[in-house]
Amino acid sequence: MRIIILGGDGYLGWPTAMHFAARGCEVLAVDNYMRRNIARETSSEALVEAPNLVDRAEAFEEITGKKIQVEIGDCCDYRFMERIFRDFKPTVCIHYAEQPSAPYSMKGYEEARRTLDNNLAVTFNTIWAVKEQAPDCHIVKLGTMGEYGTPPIDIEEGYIDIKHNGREGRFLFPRQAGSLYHTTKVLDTDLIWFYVRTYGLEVTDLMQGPVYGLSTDEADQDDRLLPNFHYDDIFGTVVNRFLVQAVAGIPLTVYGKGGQVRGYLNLKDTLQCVELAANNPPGKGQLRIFNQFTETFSVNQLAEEVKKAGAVVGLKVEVKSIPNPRKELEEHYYNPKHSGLTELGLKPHHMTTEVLVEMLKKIMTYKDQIVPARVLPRVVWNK
Ligand code: USQ
Repeated sequence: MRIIILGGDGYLGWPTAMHFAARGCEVLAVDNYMRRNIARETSSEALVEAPNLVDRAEAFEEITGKKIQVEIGDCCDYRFMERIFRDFKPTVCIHYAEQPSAPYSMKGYEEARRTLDNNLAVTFNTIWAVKEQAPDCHIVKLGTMGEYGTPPIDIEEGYIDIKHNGREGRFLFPRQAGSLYHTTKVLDTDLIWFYVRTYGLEVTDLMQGPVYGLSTDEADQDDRLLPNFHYDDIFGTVVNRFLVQAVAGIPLTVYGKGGQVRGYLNLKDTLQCVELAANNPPGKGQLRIFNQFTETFSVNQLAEEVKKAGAVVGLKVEVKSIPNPRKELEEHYYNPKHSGLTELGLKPHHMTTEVLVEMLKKIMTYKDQIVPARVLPRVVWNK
């Protein structure tokens, strides 16, 4: 496979680039450092400072002997996209190049505008670059479980059959996102669905839940290869945040009642899922949608799991509910289907105490670098 990874410097993009390169694929990682810039602007830098993408790729080659090509550029610039798709001729395009933070997208007008402009422009340019320069390329797009929100009915995998006034049809499952960021992913799906129907593109859209973890086969070889591990309120996902809070002695920040349920997955399983998707294209003119997570937890359950793991390494972990900065249901029904990737062969890495303990041990080696001011929520949905 010749794989182009848009957003190749990100929390998921960099481990994905290493994963495919280690397995003998030709990989081109593309990034414009948007996340690094936002992290600097909002004082939300990752726990471990990562080398820039060029240096990361060099370190990876030195350690593994495998190559990752790099292009630094903006996927919102169509001329740039045209050139890299024409020259690289990808057979698979993994599209992660989006502003991924819900809190950032809710900070104010400029942040909302930047999220909307970037996310839709990159999806639009990806569609056109594939159509014009690499028409047989399979697009693997990262969506989010947050597109569906928390509806009071079971969540299907992408589509729902609806009977209405004696007739029936198949439609995209209704979407009702809880942040502007999540809403841009809904708009992405609509854009892609339109162009799949019109131009016969081949797309897999992965509705992924919050990811946790900092270990992958490749990253474990050298700390220069670690993923960007965020614990701040902007980019940090809840499990990663709770583990850092446990190490720093900060009470775990449960938002509101803590009954919010989401579908979670280990970073290692993101890599498995993306590989399974890439290896099993859906066929021309198809938009295939998978719900990408392995197990569901409420925030309260996560806090308990982290507390239990903390006790194993001698940490006395406190849990404290704080006012919810978001607008979301804190107690709700949640039953999303997720059999598609399992049927393709996904073997989940579950969130065991052992897995959390290993993460805690790694974070403890970087304890001095934790900045407590980055932990409490700094963005409120509706001030
Ligand atoms: N939460 C807390 N305390 C915290 C942080 C979060 O209670 O300190 C709660 C949130 O209110 C939410 C849940 O934990 O109910 C998950 O929050 P999160 O920050 O881990 O996840 P979210 O903001 O939804 O976004 C993350 C990624 C995003 C991805 C999404 C998948 O940043 O890129 O799309 O997970 S999903 O949540 O399924 O939409």
